[in-house]
Amino acid sequence: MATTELELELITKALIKGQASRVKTLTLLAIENGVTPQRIFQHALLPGMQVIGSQFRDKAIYISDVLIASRAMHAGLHALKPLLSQPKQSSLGKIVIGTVAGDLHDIGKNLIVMMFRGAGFEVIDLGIDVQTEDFMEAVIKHQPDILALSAMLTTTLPMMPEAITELERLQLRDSVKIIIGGNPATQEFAQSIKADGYAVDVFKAVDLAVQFVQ
Ligand code: B12
Repeated sequence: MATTELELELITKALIKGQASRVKTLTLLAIENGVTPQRIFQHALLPGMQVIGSQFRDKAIYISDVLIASRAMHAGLHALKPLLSQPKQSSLGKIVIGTVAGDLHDIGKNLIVMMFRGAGFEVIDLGIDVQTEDFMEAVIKHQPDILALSAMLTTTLPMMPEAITELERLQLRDSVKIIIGGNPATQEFAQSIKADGYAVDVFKAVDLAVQFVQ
């Protein structure tokens, strides 16, 4: 096996075992050896999280194991952060982002934040479990070009149309583009709630955001 592939596999294995500091060390080592952050994310960290996701779905592991693996994932992402979010000279535009109310998942959202920043956007990250009124307040306060909503649970998906309805009620809908994403979201769902865009992953999310400010 080629050295790089072996390095990536070791990161994946450490993530699955929930070894946060090992994931961090191995990620930093891979960066030092010239492996691109995109490759580390796509071929080491993400596959690890996918294994955890299916093991959890198959009831082979507990929620506590998922949480431990999530910490390891964050440790890897943290090591990639300086490379993914090097600020550009001038801002491409402003984005307000958050995970909707009732939803605590933030790994995907945090990654999107890093990539948006790396692409040159100013990002206001409202965090997780963000109530609709807090999204509205942020739109009024920061006047972003884009409002990005993340949801990972089928049960929290309805918070997205709620935010859009509220923007309409406040006559703010035309002032901001809305991008949605997360596990249960789809292109069809985005269209049905009249969001401006949907992206399946971080790379498509950046393309979409850039498209909206050009
Ligand atoms: C990690 C994890 C957790 C962790 C979260 C830790 C954290 N800090 O985020 C913890 C342990 C807390 C957790 C809890 C729960 N979880 Co959970 N979790 C996961 C898991 C395994 C991985 C998610 C992840 O981080 N993936 C890696 C990242 C990089 O990918 P991502 O999040 O999908 O993000 C990408 C895209 O979706 C997209 N994206 C994401 N957001 C956005 C936003 C925008 C604007 C755009 C454009 C794109 C975009 O881009 C990202 C990068 O490419 C998934 C399974 C899975 N494979 O998805 C289950 C999963 C999401 N959880 C699930 C469930 C059921 C739960 C619980 C209800 C379990 C329980 N019984 O308590 C709780 C709910 C807690 C709550 N109220 O939120 C289900 C959801 C099922 C559903 N459709 O509703 C899943 C799918 C597992 C399963 N197969 O059953 N979970």
